Amino acid sequence: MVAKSEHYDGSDIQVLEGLEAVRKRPGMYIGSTGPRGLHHLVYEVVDNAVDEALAGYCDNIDVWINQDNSITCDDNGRGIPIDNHPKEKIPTVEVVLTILHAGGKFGGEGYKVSGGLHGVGVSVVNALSTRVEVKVRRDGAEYAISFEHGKTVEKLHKIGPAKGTGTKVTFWPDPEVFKETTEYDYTTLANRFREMAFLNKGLRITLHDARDIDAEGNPRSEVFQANGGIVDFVKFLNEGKETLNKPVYFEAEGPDGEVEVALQWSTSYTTNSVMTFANNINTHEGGTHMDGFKQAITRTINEYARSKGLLKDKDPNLSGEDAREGLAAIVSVKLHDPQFEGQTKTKLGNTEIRPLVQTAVTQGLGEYLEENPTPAKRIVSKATQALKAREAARKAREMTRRKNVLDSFALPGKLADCSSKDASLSEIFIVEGDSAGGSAKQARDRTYQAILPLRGKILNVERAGLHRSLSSETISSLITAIGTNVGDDFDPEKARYHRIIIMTDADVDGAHIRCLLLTFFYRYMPELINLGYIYIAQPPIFGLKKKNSRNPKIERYIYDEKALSATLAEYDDPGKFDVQRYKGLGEMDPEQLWETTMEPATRTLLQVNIDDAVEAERVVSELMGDQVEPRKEFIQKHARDVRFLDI
Ligand code: 28F
Repeated sequence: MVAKSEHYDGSDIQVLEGLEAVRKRPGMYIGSTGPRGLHHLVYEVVDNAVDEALAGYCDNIDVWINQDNSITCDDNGRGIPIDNHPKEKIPTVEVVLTILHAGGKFGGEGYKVSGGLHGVGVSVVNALSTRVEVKVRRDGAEYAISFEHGKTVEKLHKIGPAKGTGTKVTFWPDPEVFKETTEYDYTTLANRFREMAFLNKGLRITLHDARDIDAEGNPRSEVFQANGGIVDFVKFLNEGKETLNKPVYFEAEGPDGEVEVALQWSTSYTTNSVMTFANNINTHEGGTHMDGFKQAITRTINEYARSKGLLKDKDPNLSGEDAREGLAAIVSVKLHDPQFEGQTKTKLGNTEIRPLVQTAVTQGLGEYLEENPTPAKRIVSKATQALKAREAARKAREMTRRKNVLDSFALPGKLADCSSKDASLSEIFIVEGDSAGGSAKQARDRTYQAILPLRGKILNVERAGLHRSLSSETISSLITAIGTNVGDDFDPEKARYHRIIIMTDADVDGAHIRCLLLTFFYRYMPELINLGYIYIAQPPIFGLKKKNSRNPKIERYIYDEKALSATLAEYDDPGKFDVQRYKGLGEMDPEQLWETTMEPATRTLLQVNIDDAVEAERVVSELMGDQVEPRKEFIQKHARDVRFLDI
């Protein structure tokens, strides 16, 4: 047993104060103490190993989800230094693990993965874990040091010889901090590691799950490695789609940083499969690199089209939407001092990076189009078709607008609006059909609750493209009611409600409508998802009431199948109860619908978030796109997870 340090000197006080700050307000450091914050701990540790790869010293990282939901991460880098830190007089590894923001490995020359919510340092992981064990392999020996609640409990000591070098960190998230759950989600981690592998060409990351053992006793494991880097990433995004060109790749370097771009068009209609990263962080909210990229794409395609006579002088310019229809692209920038802004700190603010990206894309794409006239013509004709569809849709809208010129900006007839004009207090329920619409209109509190009944299935925008979608009355009424418009005219400030609640029936049709609506929001209003405006209502699926009782009142409402059996077991004489299955919202009377699903005090709403844009992109394309094969594979792969219990 290694002696505990009795005396407290300067660095001890600093350690205690830092850790105290983290434990008091963990949300400040990891965003939340829910599942996202829990997974953030893993990203903090792995980011340090990836930094070591960025610096050129590590090419292999193993991550274990252990049986007890602790996490072990092991890299083959140089190993955190163990010499005494000049200022703190304790081993550098102890400084990195216990002093806030001490992980700043590289001052000027290198790129740290971190920034924004990222890069708070592994000391935050330490503060929010009941225990952390670190093993360092360096100079032919292996050393160990361990911590509890962020405090050193076992000083650094040699445990024996070591082959190779590297750092291994195991941590146990503190259930006192992560009260909601300390259970890791395999897919969440797998998706992030897949992304990291794409963004760091050649780096191998292997994820092992000791909780999932196969018949031969082997733990589930998956290797993520992309020798083609972001070209592989674009191929992954376009898997199963008909593509118009081989992926185009180019890179550039400037005094402020580096940029890498890969892009590939397909026949699909999506225009938001452009993913941007800064120092490996997914900049969901875009920023200066995205702006430079978009402008360069639009200008380059227009210039090329005109130079080849594919766009006549009298033709209007292709819009950004036209040029990006069907485009999947990765824009990855690395910069020394990233400035992250926006709602979720995932918008890049550095203005100096914009011209670097703009020039690189103009040059890179321009050369590609000149040197590859056949795919170039396909790409341009895709864009000109989009332009024509847009023109046609505009004319169609003009026609309808002229027809009822008075209410051209009126809200859709089906909308039962709320009286409040304060969007932050207002909510809109999107319901299926007029019967549900009817009871929702009676049930609601009309001061702040609006109802928009949809007539049956909505168009699958994944296959229809923006302009054909706009000609669908349901879609255009949805857009008008929400008020933000779409595409280049989208403005979240114009949202008329800050809660947009999808309230469809708890049956297969309802699930399909919900999927179509989520596809619509993901494709045309993703920022509303990032802002947390999109919700899914949770109506009850069963009602329990006493057999032939005079009182028709429901004893208990049940919201999912699992809870049914548990509740029936609780009422030890189910024979005395009738179980009523609600097939549609219309079957509940307004009071029941209000009390169970719409009243803020008693309802449960699921907030929709794009936790992993890559995953969302793939699922939406695979499930809703026009390629049958990937959908069949997806359904076969996930069929066991889907349970529509149809009594
Ligand atoms: C499983 C998680 O954390 N790997 C890490 C290194 C390597 C160095 C380092 C880390 C130097 C002065 C701070 C080694 N040799 N995996 C990891 N690998 N940190 S974290 O240095 C820490 C900085 O203060 C390292 C030479 N330079 C840097």
